[in-house]
Parts: sequence; C-alpha cells; structure tokens
Amino acid sequence: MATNHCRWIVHVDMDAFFAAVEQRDHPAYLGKPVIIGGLHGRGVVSTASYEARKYGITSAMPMVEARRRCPSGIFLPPNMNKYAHVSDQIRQIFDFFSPTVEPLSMDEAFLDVTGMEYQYPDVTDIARQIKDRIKEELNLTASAGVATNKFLAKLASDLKKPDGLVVIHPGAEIDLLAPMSVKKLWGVGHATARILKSLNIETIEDFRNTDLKILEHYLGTCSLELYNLAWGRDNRPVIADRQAKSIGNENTFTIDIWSKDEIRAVLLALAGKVGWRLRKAGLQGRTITVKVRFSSFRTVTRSVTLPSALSLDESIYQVACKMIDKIPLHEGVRLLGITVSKLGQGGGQLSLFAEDNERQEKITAVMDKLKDKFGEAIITRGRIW
Ligand code: TTP
Ligand code: MG
Repeated sequence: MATNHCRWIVHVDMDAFFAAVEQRDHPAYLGKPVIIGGLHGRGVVSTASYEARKYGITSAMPMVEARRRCPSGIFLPPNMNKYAHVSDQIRQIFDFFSPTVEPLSMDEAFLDVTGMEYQYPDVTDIARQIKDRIKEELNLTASAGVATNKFLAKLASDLKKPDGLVVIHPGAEIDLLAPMSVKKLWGVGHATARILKSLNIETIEDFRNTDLKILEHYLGTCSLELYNLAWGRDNRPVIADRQAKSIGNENTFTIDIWSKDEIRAVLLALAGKVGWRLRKAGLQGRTITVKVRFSSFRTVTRSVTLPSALSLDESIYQVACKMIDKIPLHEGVRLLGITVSKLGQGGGQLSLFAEDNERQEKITAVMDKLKDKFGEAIITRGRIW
C-alpha cells in the first residue's frame, strides 16, 4: 500500500460487545439469541447478539418489544463491572499498536497508526493483528476499518460486521460513498435527514450534487463540514485521551529460532521499534518486559522495573538481553516480544548508561529524523553495542 498520505487511521469496534462477553463466559449461550438490557418495567435493550438481531432486535428497543419478537431469547441484565474490565483489556491491546488511541466508547476506538506502517508489510496488517490479538487474548471478535481519516475509518469498520476488516484505499471513497444514505455523514440525524429528504437529497451523491448555498440555507453553518465528509474529506486528528499504559512490539517467526545470536538480533530490532515509538510519543518507561513463546506454545514473560525511565534503543536492548539470558532455551523460539510500561513524559535516562547517554541521544535523534523522513529501512543499526 502506498505510504505517501498524511495519515492512516484504524477504527476498531467490538461486535455485539456486552452480548459477546456473556456468550464467551457462558458457552451455553453461544449461537443463541442473547439480549442484554433493563429487564424490568420500561427497560430497554443495551445490545443483542447477532443471532438475536435476526429477530429485528436492536439497541434502545423497549425490552417488552424484544421479548415479544423473540420469546425464546436469553434475556440478561448488564454486568457493567465485567464489561469495564474487558474494555480495559482491549485498551491495553490498542496501546500495544499505537501511542495515539482515542476511545469513543467502551468498545471502540480510533488509533492513529501513521508512521507505523514501516513496521508492517501493509497497514492492513496492523488492523488484522489487532483483531487477531483481541481474539487470541480475549476470545472476542472485533470489526476494524482502515482509512486515511476518522470518518472513513469508522464507516469502514461498520461495513462488514461482525468480524469485518475493511480498508478504504485513497480514491475509492468517492464511489463507495455515492450511493450511501446521507445519514452516514456524521452529524446528520433524523431531523436533518428529514429536511434533506424534503429536498430530494437522500444519498451522499445527491448531497454532493446540491449547491452549497442551498445546503447552507437549509442546514446552516455545518453544511461545509458535511460537504467535505460527502467527498470523504475529514481533517480531525485522533486525540489520545490519556497516555498509553505500555508500548510494545513482538515478532512471530516463520521458522523457530534457536541461537542466542539470532535472538539478540531480533531483540535489537524490537528495541529499535519500541524505542522509536516511545520517543515519537515523547515517553519513557521504567518497566521492561520480554516475552518468549516456544515451539510448544509455552509462553514465558520476564519483567524488570528500573529506578529511572528509559527510551533509548540501546538501553531497552541491554535490559531485554539480560532478562532473556536468564531464560533456559530447551526448545525453539517462535515469538519474541518487548514491552515497555510504567510510562511517563521524557526525563532522565537510566543512570547505568549515563556516560554513554549524551552520545547515544545524539545518534538516536539523527536516526529518528531519518526514519521519520524515509522510513526505517533507510537505516538499520548494526550490532555496535
Ligand atoms: P455498539 O458498539 O453500538 O454495539 P455492539 O458492540 O453491541 O454491536 P455492534 O458494534 O457489533 O453493532 O455499543 C457497544 C456497547 O454499548 C453495547 O454492547 C451495549 C452498549 N450500548 C448500550 O448500552 N445502549 C445503546 O443504545 C448502544 C447503542 C450501546
Ligand atoms: Mg460494538
């Protein structure tokens, strides 16, 4: 995929979130219509499993109506503490992939992955890996959309639910949007849609073909913004709500590796990626975790919390090597990972490396500039430590 665009945004949204968590935790509910919401009085549906949606059950529908449509359904009250916990776990996965995460609700977020594409063969892989990881670690499915702005990424994540992955390549948005309802434009609710309908504007193409002056007359000042969305243009940045809790990278090998030298070479590359992401986010971390998955899928992690924070590749690499050296190697290694956590804004680097730091910081700053400009391939650091 071409990388000469300003931004790449991924939007991830869990499928039938509350219901999916209950189905996961109660295998007897799998494949069944599960409806979560207020069960008494004038309670409404929070969400329904995809099996229940076949009965026309939707969020915000009165529970009485849902029971009428699907008397044999499994009706449950929400367990918000549990969903909040899962939401935190999802957030940790998002943080692993980008330092810029903007959650929209408990089960969805935007990730700005601009500049990350050099770590993946294709920006689509980032979204795929996020989905895979959610499945692997939480046994839940999510849908993801990838595009060059927030509006298109969110639109994309909704196109193939559940378990969808849709990429809107630059240029494709024009035709894709054309036949869609104007309601797909952010900010067009029922009231605006009704006004537009009275003007015979039902699709996004109709909207585009309408004189902006007419739109302004009926819709007021938001017309220009809607007009831009109708052409797939949206400059809103992804705003990280709070700092990432951890930043990590891992690598799964096509062929298991055995030698310490190979392991060190991989750790060097991983430290470079994690360090770059930390510095890009202006962060440093005190806890370094290494993860090793063996050919038998046995997974071992080791962590160390240091007296002061670090973000230089060399420092991360050295700490990771020390931990890996203590893990006995009785079988091949299929995955290696490094994560840095206990993050804070930049400050002093680890004193252990103090004498070298000034030189290292200068080298790192030059390398970062080159990476930003040309991508990581331009400069691969040899084993000079
Ligand atoms: P959504 O992401 O809108 O819905 P969903 O995840 O259940 O289904 P999907 O994304 O696959 O269409 O909302 C996330 C959770 O928020 C949902 O599981 C329950 C809760 N919620 C409510 O409590 N009330 C509502 O009206 C909506 C829309 C969601
Ligand atoms: Mg959802």
